[in-house]
Amino acid sequence: MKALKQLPAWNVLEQHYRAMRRFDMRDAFRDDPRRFERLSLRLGSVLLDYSKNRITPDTLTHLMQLARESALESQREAMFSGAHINFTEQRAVLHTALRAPAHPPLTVDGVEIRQDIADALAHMRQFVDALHQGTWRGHTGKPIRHVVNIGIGGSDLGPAMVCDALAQYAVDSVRLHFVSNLDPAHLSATLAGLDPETTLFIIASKTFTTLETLANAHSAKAWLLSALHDPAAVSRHFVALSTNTQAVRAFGIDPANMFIFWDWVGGRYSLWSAIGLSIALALGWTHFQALLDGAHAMDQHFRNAPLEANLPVVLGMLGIWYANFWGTDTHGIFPYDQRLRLLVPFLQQLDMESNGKNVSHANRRVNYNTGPIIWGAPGTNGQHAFFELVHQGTRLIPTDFLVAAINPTPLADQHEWLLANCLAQTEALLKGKSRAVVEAELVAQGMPRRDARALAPHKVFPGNRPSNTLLYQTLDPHTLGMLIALYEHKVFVQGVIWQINSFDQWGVELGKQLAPPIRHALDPDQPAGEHDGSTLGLIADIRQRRA
Ligand code: G6Q
Repeated sequence: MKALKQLPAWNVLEQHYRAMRRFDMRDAFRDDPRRFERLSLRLGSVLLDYSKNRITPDTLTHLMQLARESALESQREAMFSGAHINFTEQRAVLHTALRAPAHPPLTVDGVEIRQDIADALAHMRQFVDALHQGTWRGHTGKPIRHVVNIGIGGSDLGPAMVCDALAQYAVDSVRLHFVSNLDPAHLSATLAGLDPETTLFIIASKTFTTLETLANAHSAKAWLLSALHDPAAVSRHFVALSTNTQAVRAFGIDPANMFIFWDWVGGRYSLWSAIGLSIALALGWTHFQALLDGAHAMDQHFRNAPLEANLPVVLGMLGIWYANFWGTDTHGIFPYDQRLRLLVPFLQQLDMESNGKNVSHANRRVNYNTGPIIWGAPGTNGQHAFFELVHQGTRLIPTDFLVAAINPTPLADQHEWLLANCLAQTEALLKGKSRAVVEAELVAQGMPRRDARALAPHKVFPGNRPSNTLLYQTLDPHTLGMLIALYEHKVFVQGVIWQINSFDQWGVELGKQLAPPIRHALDPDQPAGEHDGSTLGLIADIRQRRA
């Protein structure tokens, strides 16, 4: 494979970009009344409108040519069929298998995995049913009412987001809580008001070596035992989600109460595995299954649809167009759906931990930008906070707006206004407002022309700013599964184009290595050790404050 910038389509796109610099979407909509139909795609209840982008049909042709020259189609097949595409860790990447039907068989590294997946799901389901039906009880015989998921990163963000987004589907009998932060404030605040006799802890950790999770797990165990005074209570109040049986046993959890998954499930892609136990407990098995089915529908589409008609491919290639040709650094995500308030933190991990890389599969530093900075917040809150910069700032910011056509909890006409605001923002970004119009408005309001002329530039909206809109019927488990898988595959597409490994995360290691000696140095009886001047200064200051 040639380096990205040596692919013929890259050169074509560079020339095309030069021709497109003055492109104005407003003209394109005027010249082509069918632009919306041409530049939108549907899958199930999801509509992707990408017509409000700085693109022509030629742009798409060139982008898809780049995708083909990057071997996207064969890479996609390599992922689905279990090749070791995580090439720095020599692992398959098979979160898609977790949500696929049990047939046909799929062999990974000589092992047929479909049956293992079915067995793991059956184990989870058995537990969920037992807990909901009250046959799994706490040590003192009381039914479990509160479940605390202790995990961090990929073992927290996905399940926490899904449980929050689909809260309206939650069963009545148990309430889910999520604790991730090492800061004792997180666990303490969660445990306040919980009754040890009716609380179950899920220790969610693929490796079962993560500092934060083990620290919180030990504190939770101490909290439980200080109330129940019997080590045997642990077996009724702690279960583990992990790949590391030995460490689970060492912590004191019976491996019979451990729900397994495998090294081919990446942390940030793991909500579909045993890591989703909290989701199934919160929503019930049927809804968890619907989430998996929605993701599988998106997988099928991604695997089989032609590139031009493929939602994740189109979203991914649009991101390439902006990041690599227009030089954008960030990508805004604006769900006009309060239930998706945790989507942005989830996508920040999914996208930035996957594609925040600078070395290609040729083991060389890349000479182009890779993953963008993902940011955003739910609408309409963002409109009253940072949208100024999106409309009038100096930077070009590609954006995704997500909104449901139907809200299951309508209050008066609030959902109509929410929808109207979502559409109004993308329209405003597109249309803008010219100086002449602003000036005329000010004069019509009675402002002297001279003053109007001075004020007008401040009130101009340049417009011609891009957005994608993802419109769905309503946020049910199936739709959410589709949306999450859509973004997973978009990230995959971009990783292939950038020739990086989207499935490792070495960038989180250095801080982990440096923390233990600093932890040591905070002890006033120990030498401060070898650190830079700033770190030494901070250590000294902390020691002094605590002396
Ligand atoms: C995700 C990352 C990371 C991981 C956490 C928790 O892709 O690998 O966020 O999920 O560090 O790891 P454990 O599940 O092993 O505790």
